[in-house]
Amino acid sequence: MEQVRNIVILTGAGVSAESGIGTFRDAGGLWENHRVEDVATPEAFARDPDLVFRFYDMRREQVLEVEPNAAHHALARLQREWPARSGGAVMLVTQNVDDLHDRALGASDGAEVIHMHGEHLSAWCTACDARTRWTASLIDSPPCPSCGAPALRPDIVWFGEMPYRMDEIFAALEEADLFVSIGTSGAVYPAAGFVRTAADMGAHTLELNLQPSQGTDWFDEARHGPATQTVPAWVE
Ligand code: BV8
Repeated sequence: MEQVRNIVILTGAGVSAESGIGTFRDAGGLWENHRVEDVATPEAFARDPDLVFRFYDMRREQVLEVEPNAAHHALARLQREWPARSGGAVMLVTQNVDDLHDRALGASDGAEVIHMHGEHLSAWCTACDARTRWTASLIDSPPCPSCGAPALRPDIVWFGEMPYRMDEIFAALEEADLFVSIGTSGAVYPAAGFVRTAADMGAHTLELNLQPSQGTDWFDEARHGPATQTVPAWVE
């Protein structure tokens, strides 16, 4: 990896699977007989807010009970060491809404995790637009800490909503020498299209996944196996 300077990494639910957080599509993508695509939408929230609040309460509680795994720790090590080692940059973008990458990274100056699909541990006030760190249920419409309105929703990017920080992500993809996709099925856009952008810009592209993803043919290279084995081996 020495000739590489700028790296963009995209992770999905597969990187958290061995920590005990279920992926979306391995369990058939169902929750209480609802397709995730049918619950994680603004329309579902408007139609049945309590169903959506329960969906996120259940998953937030699960996140608070699990720990980062060897893949999260290896990526955090890369984030801390790569800039000094290479004079380049590493951007970690995750589709995951858990905080396992953040906990593995700890308080590392400069390094951060870009949560393009939002975060379980954040609440978004639809009255004043404030985001607040939040670990409790939202189902009883608690007042927004900033404006006091009972207008908090999960700070999660639902289907049909614009993912966060896309400008920064595309700017990094344009500069990337290496794009690595870890633990994602390549089912959801725009994330599933990042490999094409990186490749068009001349980056080498690598997939680390349990099995070939939907976009596996777009990658220069693929290594299949559990993330706790493939990711530390790649980072070393
Ligand atoms: C947007 C938050 C535009 C929710 C998520 C038709 C109609 C409407 C929309 C669309 C459409 N066609 C396309 C779209 C766009 C849509 C989309 O892509 N839909 C899909 C279903 C076709 N996308 C959107 O709506 C996005 N927004 O397009 O906005 C726009 C433009 C202008 C202005 C406004 C808007 C927003 C998408 C974000 C949705 N939110 N998450 C929540 O979490 O509750 S997406 C959700 O799926 C998760 O974030 C998750 O990350 C993501 C993808 O899933 P994966 O992470 O890949 O997980 P999955 O289970 O699928 O795969 C796991 C993989 O890991 C597997 O490959 C498995 O083999 C592997 N694995 C398992 N174990 C391991 C492992 N690998 C390694 N080790 C292991 N141990």
